[in-house]
Amino acid sequence: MSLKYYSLITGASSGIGEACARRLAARNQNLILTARRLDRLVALAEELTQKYQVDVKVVAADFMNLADIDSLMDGLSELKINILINNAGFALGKSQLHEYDWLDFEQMIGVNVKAFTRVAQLCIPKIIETKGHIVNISSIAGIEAYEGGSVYCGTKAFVKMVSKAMRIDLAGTGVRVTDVAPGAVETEFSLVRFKGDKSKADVVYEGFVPLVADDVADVIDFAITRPAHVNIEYLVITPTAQASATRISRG
Ligand code: 8X3
Repeated sequence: MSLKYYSLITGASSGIGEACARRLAARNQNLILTARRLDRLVALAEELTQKYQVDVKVVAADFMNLADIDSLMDGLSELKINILINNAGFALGKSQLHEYDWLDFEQMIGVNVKAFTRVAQLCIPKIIETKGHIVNISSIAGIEAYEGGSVYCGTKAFVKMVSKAMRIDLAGTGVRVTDVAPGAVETEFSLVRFKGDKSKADVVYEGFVPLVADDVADVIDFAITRPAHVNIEYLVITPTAQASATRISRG
């Protein structure tokens, strides 16, 4: 099975996407990795190909540009895809809605909402063909709004709701749909949110043990490796110290 099927992972150059690439390659899944940063994808592909002898294709795509997604999927028309990790997404900025930079909203909506939906729409026919598995990455922010989170929280609530709708639309096709909602995971997430301000990013993870990307990939791997008749629909994953989006016990 593993030799002719591919897993498509968006946002694969770092964080949860990269960790999923490592987990899936270790199970001999061939991969299609996409993100903006081609150099990182190429390095990851070389490493995983050598280590696991899997076929890894890399495609640079800017998900703010929906035409990039259309050409990505055009280029994959000959490949069978049995897993989609619809992971690309980010938060940009954290401030009150009326003070937010509008362009930050545009980018979050562009990637977390529009690109997320377009990738799913173009990929689903291929996943139906293989009776495969779709994993959507939402967030604890999709169930609990928090100060300064407005549109980011909204985009993740969108992912949660569309994921549920996908599950309903695909019932009877044999396709599984899993929505994974992580809490605090120490990745580039906060560095991106705070636009490279490392001191602000570091504060987010201070005084407790946050998740690392592989903790989330591990759970995704679990969901994917259940028998075909078992669908894990929704999982909230937080550090033990985190009991809600804002309630984090810091030592
Ligand atoms: C990432 C988690 O709580 O920082 O989506 O928004 S949070």
